[in-house]
Amino acid sequence: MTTFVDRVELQVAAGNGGHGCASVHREKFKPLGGPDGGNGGRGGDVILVVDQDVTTLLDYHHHPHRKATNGQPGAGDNREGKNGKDLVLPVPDGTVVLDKNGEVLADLVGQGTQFVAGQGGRGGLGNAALASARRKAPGFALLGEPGEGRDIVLELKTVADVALVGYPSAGKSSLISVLSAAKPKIADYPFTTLVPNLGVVTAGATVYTIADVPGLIPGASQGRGLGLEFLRHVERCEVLVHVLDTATLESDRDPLSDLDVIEEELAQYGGLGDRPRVVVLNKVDIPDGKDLADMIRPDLEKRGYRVFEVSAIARQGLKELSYALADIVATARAAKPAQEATRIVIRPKAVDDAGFTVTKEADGLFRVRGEKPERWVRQTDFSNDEAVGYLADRLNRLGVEDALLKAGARAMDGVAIGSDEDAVVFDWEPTMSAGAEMLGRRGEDHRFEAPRPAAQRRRDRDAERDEAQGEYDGFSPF
Ligand SMILES: Nc1nc2c(ncn2[C@@H]2O[C@H](COP(=O)(O)OP(=O)(O)OP(=O)(O)O)[C@@H](O)[C@H]2O)c(=O)[nH]1
Ligand SMILES: [Mg+2]
Repeated sequence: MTTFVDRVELQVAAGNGGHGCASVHREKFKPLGGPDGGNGGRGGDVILVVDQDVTTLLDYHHHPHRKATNGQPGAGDNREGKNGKDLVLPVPDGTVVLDKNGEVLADLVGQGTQFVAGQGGRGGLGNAALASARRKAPGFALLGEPGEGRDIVLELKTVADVALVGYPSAGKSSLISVLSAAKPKIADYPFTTLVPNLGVVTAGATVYTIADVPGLIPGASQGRGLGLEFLRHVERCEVLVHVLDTATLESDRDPLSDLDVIEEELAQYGGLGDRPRVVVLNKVDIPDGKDLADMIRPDLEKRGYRVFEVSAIARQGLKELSYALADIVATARAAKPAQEATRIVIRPKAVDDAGFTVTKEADGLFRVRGEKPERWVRQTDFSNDEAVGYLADRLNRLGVEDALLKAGARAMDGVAIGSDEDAVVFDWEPTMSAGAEMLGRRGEDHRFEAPRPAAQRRRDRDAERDEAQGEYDGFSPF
């Protein structure tokens, strides 16, 4: 028997960006050929894509760690590193992506719908791209950024128009087997169905899908029987069909109280109150069943249910039922707004104007948070003084030093950039950048220096400022 898996925990890791290369062009008789280190390639993304041919999450159950390939490092002679390959993971239609706290990240419905579960790291700029009019020979390159890694949970919620619910052995699987071409297992013991079955029904011009979920018993909401877990598959259905057994041999049961029990369990599960309901009285081929059905029918109708007497075994009343369901489905579809091709939950990032924040923490540590400063730290090779100096310049130009001063930081106070787990902590030297300014800017090689006209100086200054504020997605315009 194939196992059906409808919930898995998955660890995805996007590829790391390749490091940029620091290299100087060499040619006979041209000792200062200029920087020619290429950029690192981008790390591959991890992308979930709905694929109609995939029906379970079983594959991820067996292989829960998935990693996209890394970008290659850049090389001399301006050779760029190759980008990593995206890792495309096919998932069934109706897969919900959650983070480990249970928050929904994406709801993947419809063939081809995609969700980037892990973003590849950007490649680091090589020293050729870092060169500017004022920094002609950088002796460093930027590191590639690590790819995004995270733990996610995938949950499958069957996408069907109609769901059959009821006690074990009420005949749900039998019904789906005669209404559609589905051939589920049918047997006279409870909990024959362990996984949802899906069938396609054609009634006149309407084609709809019907799902049969494992049987429910009183206390299912407390985990009795197979529990309520399978009601997840009912959530997306437009219509609920109560399948009631009119010929049960259990003395303490009858269709009306069965209905109440199932309704109570549905209420416990929650969120299904607005679905139209239909009642099917099954097994009317059995004379006692037929009598009971006739007896309780008025009661059910008084409660507002549309009632169908059927026999799955004798194939009675099926046409009427399937056309009535088609009608309800068609009405529900018409009432629904046209479905967007992709439904992706985008979590907007809170960005304040400065692009970073400085806060003083209880232990006296100053914490800098912000997309850019954190990214710049990741891109820095701390074993290279020039690269560290470049980072200090970038932070300074963004206004981080000013903000630290304003927040009350003093020399040698601890400053952490980034969140707790991956913060870089250092002792603050506020004069650092000022001192560097006097000694000459980093990466400047005075042998390249020619007098610059005022207009050129202004352009260079503007360019450096743009560089400090600009994104490093594209490569340096210099
Ligand atoms: N006489 C009669 N027996 C039926 C009818 N429908 C189903 N049965 C029988 O009832 C038993 C249970 O049928 P299933 O279709 O497996 O019931 P189920 O609701 O899917 O049960 P679970 O999967 O255990 O929840 C089987 O022995 C069927 O043959 C019917 O219309 N008439
Ligand atoms: Mg069944």
